[in-house]
Amino acid sequence: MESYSAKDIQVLKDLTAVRKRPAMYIGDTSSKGLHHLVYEVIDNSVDEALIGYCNTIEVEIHEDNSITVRDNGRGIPVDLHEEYNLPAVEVVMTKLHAGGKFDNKVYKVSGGLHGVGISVVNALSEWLDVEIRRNGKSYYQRYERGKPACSLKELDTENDGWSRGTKVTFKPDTHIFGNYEFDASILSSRLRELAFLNPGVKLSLRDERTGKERVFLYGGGIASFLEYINRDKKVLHQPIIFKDEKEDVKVEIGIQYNDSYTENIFSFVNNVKTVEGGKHVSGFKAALTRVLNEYGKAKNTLKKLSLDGDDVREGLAAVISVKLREPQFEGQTKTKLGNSEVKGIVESITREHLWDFLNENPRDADTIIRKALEAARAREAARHAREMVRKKDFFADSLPGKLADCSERDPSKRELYIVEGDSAGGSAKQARDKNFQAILPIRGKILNVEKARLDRVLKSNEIRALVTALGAGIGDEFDLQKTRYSRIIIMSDADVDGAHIRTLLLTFFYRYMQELVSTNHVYIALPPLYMVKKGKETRYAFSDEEYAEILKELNIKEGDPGVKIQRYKGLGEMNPEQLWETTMNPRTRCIKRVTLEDAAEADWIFTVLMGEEVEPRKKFIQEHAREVMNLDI
Ligand code: 0RA
Repeated sequence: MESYSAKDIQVLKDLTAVRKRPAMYIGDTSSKGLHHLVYEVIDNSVDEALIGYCNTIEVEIHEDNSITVRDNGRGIPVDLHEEYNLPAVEVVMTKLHAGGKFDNKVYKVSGGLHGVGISVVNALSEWLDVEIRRNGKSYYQRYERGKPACSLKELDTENDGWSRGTKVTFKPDTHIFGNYEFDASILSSRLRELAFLNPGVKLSLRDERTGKERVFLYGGGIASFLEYINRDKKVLHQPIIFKDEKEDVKVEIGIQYNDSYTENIFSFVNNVKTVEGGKHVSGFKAALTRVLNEYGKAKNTLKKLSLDGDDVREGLAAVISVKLREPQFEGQTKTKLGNSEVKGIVESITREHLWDFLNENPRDADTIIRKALEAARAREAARHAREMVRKKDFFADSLPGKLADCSERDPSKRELYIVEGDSAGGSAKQARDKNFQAILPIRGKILNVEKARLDRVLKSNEIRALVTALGAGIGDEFDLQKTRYSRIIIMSDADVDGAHIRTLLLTFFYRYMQELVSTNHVYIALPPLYMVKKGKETRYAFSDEEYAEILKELNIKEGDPGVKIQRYKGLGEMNPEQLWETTMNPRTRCIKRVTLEDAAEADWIFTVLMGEEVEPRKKFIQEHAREVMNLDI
């Protein structure tokens, strides 16, 4: 440590800033931030793939919650960096936003959360090993909490089939991330997405903890993505796929209608999912509405009618991927594209290509126009229904009979528990604090909102009870100010059915009361899975791991005398005191706030679930029940 130069100190200071305020660089230090570290490294590898130097990216989760990302790109440069007098790799790893001279990345992502630089991953790791194969040589360096633990070493070359690229293994620092662990299903979704967006690049995930391996490789790109979205649905025509470039903005779009009534537009900017949409999406929507109207008019299928945006997007599945140099990300979660020039570019590209497709494929064109026409007619019925919502005569002025309301008058203090099933509803009624907690039992599966239009959604008793209880309208008429509760808490069983109903409700809120979610009024209650009683001491476990820990802590085993263990299969198995203690008492309960992203994720999961066939849906829920349950963990 004797002869540090001023430059070295600068470098260290930079990464200290990252460790001091990690959320500024990766969003948060929960599970989301943790997974973000992996995305950051993978993004670097994908950048190599984008410019044609890499076609394989392997990710591995290790037993100790460390992660390896290995690619066959060019390998991080190792030659001396003049300004810092250090090997370039060390600059990349220890200097915030290193790039500068050798930052020849084509589509740098500014703003948003990606593209903060691999040095951020290094700063937030207990240790990080980098191995580089470049020019027939092999190099290695280790860092600890962002600082080099040794200087860059040349290793003996190995003939192991990996001749070129970068391998980064890092262990996220528990001082920063606590005990959050990597979730293979979360990483899988992102790798799958990247595989769709970067056709021909093979991305794989191996989970050492379970021995499972998954490989994602799609030759079809956007077309494969579309096929995946529509895989359990009945599609109405061949996919419409086009790709073009204007003013340095690359646009790739896939469109295919299915026989459902909902729209599913998935949009990306430089491979980052834009959950909140933005200018690329508005350009696309404008073009779609305009072209379909123009085509319908030209062929005289529309007569005097005109189609509006909602009509032409009913049953629409679309993927929009744009790539540009300096994206501006806006919005609550920084997932909304703000560059206004992009709207016109996407709009004109979509107009040209869609117009051509319709003229070259008149049968498909006819199917699409007729689908939109049918939507326009149904829109009348829906408008009628909305009208009734506004007039309030549809939802009788009285509150639903099933609702057990609370006495508090101030909405900011009132809570609504939505409870699955009448019997659990009964327990919750006994358990609650009547002053501020209301209970609304929801029976069975509420209407499948994916398939239904608003007019039909409003015919569902369960949904009407929910809308009336909340008192703030629905859809376009939703008015947050009128909401009768400040916390809406979804309480369902910790099993597959419970996960399903939770996903349904979240999807419903996401689609019809989005503001309720974006302003953080929706929560998920997490009832415990086990009760462990030893003498006078009662403990609750919310996961199998926690259960094992408690047994260890209390130094007991299942079946020990004087030990009572209960495994809760449903809410109904808890007595009111237990339910109050674990799930309802604000001082001791475990509830989770739902973010807009969580709800969007539920919507996405739901989209994949839906379709006429029940089997794939069941299978999916079984595979993903944990994921759905652990939203936001
Ligand atoms: C800086 C410059 C170049 C490549 C990379 C970094 C790079 C970083 C990572 C991280 C994971 N895999 C990576 N692959 C490459 C440009 C290299 C050149 O010009 O030769």
